[in-house]
Amino acid sequence: MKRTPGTSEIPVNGEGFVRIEEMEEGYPVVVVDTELCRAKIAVWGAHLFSFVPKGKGERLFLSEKALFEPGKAIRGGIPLCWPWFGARKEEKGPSHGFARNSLFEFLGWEREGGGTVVLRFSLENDEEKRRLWPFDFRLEISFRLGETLAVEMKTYNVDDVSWSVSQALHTYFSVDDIERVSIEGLEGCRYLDQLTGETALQKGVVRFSEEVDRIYEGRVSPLRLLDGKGCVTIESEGSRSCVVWNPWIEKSSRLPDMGREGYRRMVCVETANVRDDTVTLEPGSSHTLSVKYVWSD
Ligand code: TA6
Repeated sequence: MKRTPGTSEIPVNGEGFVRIEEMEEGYPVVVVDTELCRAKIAVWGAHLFSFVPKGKGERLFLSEKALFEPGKAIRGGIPLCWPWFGARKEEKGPSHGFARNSLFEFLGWEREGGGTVVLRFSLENDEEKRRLWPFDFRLEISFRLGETLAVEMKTYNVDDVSWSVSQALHTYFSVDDIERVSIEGLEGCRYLDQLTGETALQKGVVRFSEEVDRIYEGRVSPLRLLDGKGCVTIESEGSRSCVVWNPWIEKSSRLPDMGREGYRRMVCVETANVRDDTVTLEPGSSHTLSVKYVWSD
């Protein structure tokens, strides 16, 4: 990653840095390196695509074929699905909304006690986006980067009419082998199987031996995602729906930026507000969707 001249390098009290680099022309990335962790966040989409606690391995999956291009979502890390989740039924617009394809504003960062750094990004409407979604909004994203990772997505209705959003933190977790993965905490939950359109109740822990694309309903926190090398606890607030996805072989072959074997090393567990959990905001109100990931291995 080349450093553009005049890149703002901001020492973090001598223990590392937060700096803006340009991966390509017009593609700024915020690089964080402290005594607690390293991380990279593309300003396009406010998209965290790497998080490495010091002395540990990469915690997020990133496809070897991921694209880093303005206006295109990165295949991996934490894409932001907003202001709608999934495909738009009756209107035009990109799958999972426009936030992940938009250039955010990097508002800056601050250091908290103990070495954690907090980075903040924002997005507001403009003429192009308004053609897709004609409401005045402010979307603020913050990342709390230390030994653990926390993400907060705060939506403000700054319009004089109410509107609704469906949203998700579409997190791609790195796993050693999908067939050794299990998810605890969803036992007995009702879910919509997006592959069949059927609803069912989760029997036991979630395991993977084929494509899985499910929307679980209800307050599902904390969850535990386990694989052969460790466990990550997923603690969410402001969410009563969770999406679990692995594309498996056939779907992966239809995703040009997924790579053939990528599905074996990833699983998406997405903290969301979707379907009956869609959020309606009155003028002047706001909603916060937040999640904290704690790894142990
Ligand atoms: O979160 C699951 C899902 O909605 C799947 O149906 C699949 O489409 C996935 O998101 C990835 O979507 P994307 O638009 O990023 O390829």
